[in-house]
Amino acid sequence: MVYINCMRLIAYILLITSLPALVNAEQPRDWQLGFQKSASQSMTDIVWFHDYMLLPIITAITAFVLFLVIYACIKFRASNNKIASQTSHNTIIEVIWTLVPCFILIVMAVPSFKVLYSQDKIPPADVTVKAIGYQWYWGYEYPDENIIFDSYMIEDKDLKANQPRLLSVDNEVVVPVNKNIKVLITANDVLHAWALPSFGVKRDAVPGRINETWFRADRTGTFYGQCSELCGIKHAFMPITVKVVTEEEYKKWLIEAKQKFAKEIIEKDFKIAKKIAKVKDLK
Ligand SMILES: [Cu+2]
Repeated sequence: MVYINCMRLIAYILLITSLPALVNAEQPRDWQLGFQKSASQSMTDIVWFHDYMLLPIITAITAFVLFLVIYACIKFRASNNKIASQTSHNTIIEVIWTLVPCFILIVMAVPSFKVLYSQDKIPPADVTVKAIGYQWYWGYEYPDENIIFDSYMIEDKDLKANQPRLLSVDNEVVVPVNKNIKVLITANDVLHAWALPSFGVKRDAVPGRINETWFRADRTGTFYGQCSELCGIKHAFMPITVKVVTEEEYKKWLIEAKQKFAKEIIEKDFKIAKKIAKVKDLK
């Protein structure tokens, strides 16, 4: 009977812990535990590091410390130790409790740096997207394609059936699958942060400065993120939606987008820049 109950308990724990993985999609879910399902190598590495490196180490340390606390409470309780022990130093134990944590940190640091550097080193980009944070929406530019548009959250009353609340936007960023996407991130007014959990991407958007990051989506779909730097009263209402499509679909979208979101002022900008340069030369 005890055996059956034990097996039931184990099955229940397995079900509960595997549920998040089953229901995870490209957006957060109710009662979700752990990360969203990864859609890039970067995020796969992060999830691996968390699930198979950090979590086991944290669990082992927590269990060990709990054991020590319970053991000390029972063994050295007042009723059993009328005269308190005067022991205050033990060289071997002190050396061990200094060296073991150092060793654990070194073991964690090696894969951690590997993941960090793989994110930091930006490979040659196939597509470049510039994300600009505004209070409170995102503006996007495809500098190589002369495309510029704003991306606003869709209000609750305007949501369509399959659009998630607080995450859907009117104009999504569209990128091709299995291509290196470089994202230039900046802001116009205050600090924002461009974050997309499924790609393992999060970078601060700082006014007057351009940060860079990259991702390579390994499957198609619609992926959701949010501004991740407290930026004002509507911080929670400037979501990020990235649609990953096939190469053909991307080319089709580019043709449409170049008309719909054409950046017209570029010629004028050049003329003004030339004039400014001339005035400066005269001086
Ligand atoms: Cu923001």
